Amino acid sequence: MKEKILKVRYLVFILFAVKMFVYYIAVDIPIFSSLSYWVTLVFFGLTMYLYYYSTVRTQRILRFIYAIFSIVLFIDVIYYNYFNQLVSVNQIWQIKNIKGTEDSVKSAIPLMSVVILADLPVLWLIYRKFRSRIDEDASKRISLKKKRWVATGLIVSIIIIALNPLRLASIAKLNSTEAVTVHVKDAVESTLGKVVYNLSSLGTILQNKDVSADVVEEISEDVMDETGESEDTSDSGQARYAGVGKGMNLVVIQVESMQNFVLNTEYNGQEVTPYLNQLLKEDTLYFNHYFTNMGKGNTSDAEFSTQTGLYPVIEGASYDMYVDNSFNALPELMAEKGYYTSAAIGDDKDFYNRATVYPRLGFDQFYNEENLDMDEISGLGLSDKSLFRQMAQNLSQQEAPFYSFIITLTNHYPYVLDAPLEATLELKDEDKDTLFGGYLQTIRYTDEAIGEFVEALKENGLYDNTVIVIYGDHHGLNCLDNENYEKMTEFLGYSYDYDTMLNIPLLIHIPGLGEARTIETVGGQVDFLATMANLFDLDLSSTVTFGQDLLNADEGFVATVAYMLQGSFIKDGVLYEIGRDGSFESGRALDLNTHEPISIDGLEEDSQRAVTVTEISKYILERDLAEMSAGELAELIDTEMKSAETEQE
Ligand code: GP9
Ligand code: MN
Repeated sequence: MKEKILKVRYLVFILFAVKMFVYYIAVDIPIFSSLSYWVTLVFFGLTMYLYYYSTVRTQRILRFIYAIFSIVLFIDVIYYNYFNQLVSVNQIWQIKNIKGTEDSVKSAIPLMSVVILADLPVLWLIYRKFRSRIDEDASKRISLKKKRWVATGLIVSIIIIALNPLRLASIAKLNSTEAVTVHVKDAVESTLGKVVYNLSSLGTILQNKDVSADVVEEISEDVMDETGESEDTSDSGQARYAGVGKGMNLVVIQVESMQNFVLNTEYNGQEVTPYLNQLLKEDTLYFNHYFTNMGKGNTSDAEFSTQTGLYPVIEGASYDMYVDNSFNALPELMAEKGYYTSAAIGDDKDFYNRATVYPRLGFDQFYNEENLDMDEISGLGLSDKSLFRQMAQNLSQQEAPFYSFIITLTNHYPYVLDAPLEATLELKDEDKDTLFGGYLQTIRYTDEAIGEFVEALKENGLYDNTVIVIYGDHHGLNCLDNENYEKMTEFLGYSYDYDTMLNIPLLIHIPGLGEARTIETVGGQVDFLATMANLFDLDLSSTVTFGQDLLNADEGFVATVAYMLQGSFIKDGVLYEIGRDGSFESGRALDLNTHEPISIDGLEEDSQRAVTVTEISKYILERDLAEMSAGELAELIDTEMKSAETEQE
């Protein structure tokens, strides 16, 4: 019997080793080149040792912890498969927002995640069979003292790795990938961390992230240059397109899941977006290197960044986290110019907290499920065609000038058009019943809906005096999904990667402009506010923004918040993704034009820049400072850096 117990112990250990092996493969951490896997095994071995000599009560607690740990790993794998990130405590609290993504999650449950839970029933059977023997056998043959040493050693080392008080690079690396400590660290950070964060100076935060003071200084100079200074950014001294929208209405359409690749392309002999392609030919400024910089809040973060010019955060949806903050967001700035403002989405008004957030951003009116006629439903809510029909009508009755922000919904995962909506794009047989095929069909539907909307504006006389801006909130086809990857790679003719996935279009259509231009400068949603400020002559003198006016920018740069970890960015010609362990060296770069991998040499400063802007943005949000002037922000950065220097001495 005793031997059997011994064998069973090996079996338990092997099961764990296999489980962790699968886990590390599933979350893309190379087990042989990183210590994480082995450290996790050592942790487990020590815990088994403790388990064996523990009291029945402690054993019960350890079993419970193990079950929870396994469930966390399970969620990790599913989450990683969809978001390229491990799950954090904050996200667990945001389950209420999962409506939009639940199908996405379901479809993402990969086989591997099931393997992660497979050892639990086996362990349960083993426990049932040997329970009485083990209980007896755990006859406490080692001294209480020894046991305490091992236990204390184990707990202390987990905490030390998780918190890394000496900030050793090797531990930081281990820490960001090791399965136990990554979650301990997250749990500590999202509870205690908030307190510590709020007590730290910006300088200390940036120093802890190993950002060099020079990079920070440059950014503070840039902030001074950009905010509200668009008048003298062009060569001639006069900003291009300055004030061309002045007095005109503004309609901004945020299109659900619209990626840039759908424009100007043919599928199976048909244009995917015939209407938008037409629009591109006349009076339109088209940004073909525009990217999403959303954080954890998906659609809502795309909205947030667009309206505020700030970077969202990865910890949660800004619409939840910073709902009590003050902003000088686009609606408010337009209102200062005498505009009447409204937002519209054919969904529940409280989804993403919109009913609370919109008035705070300055929207006078909010059209949603309650005051729209929900006469045609598809997927998550009102069909785009019906929404646009109603909005064309509503706008014709609104006081002018107006700013209207319309968010579409039909082109949402899982890309199915519910009757009576009709698909007009003919799919190839092999693409029927695939996400790729469905996506092209629903984007075609939305393209038609936008077309009908613009026609309606022409009919009701609003068109000539309305600037129409169209952009995508985020990707629709996740490149981490095998089928998407294969279909898209075949369709594009090059490897489908983040450079294409995160690329969303931005179209600024100005009737009477007399010009159609494609602008190649890299930009992100964070640049939207400054760009509109130039067009509509808005006053940004008390608005912090991390974006720039893309119509006058010489160089483009956007840091990404979700999918690629902090320190990743896109600039003209290049996408850089920082390593999964957070180190610059293990990162990779892609050429935006050839889509081929290129050397990361010379990109480190930009990576630090990405860390700095997203970190300063978070700091502004955490402390509710978004209503500062550029000068005040630059001064704040300066003093905070200096105080961190003196703290260090
Ligand atoms: C819900 C919609 C969906 O109103 O905006 O959001 P998503 O799932 O794309 O974040
Ligand atoms: Mn969305």
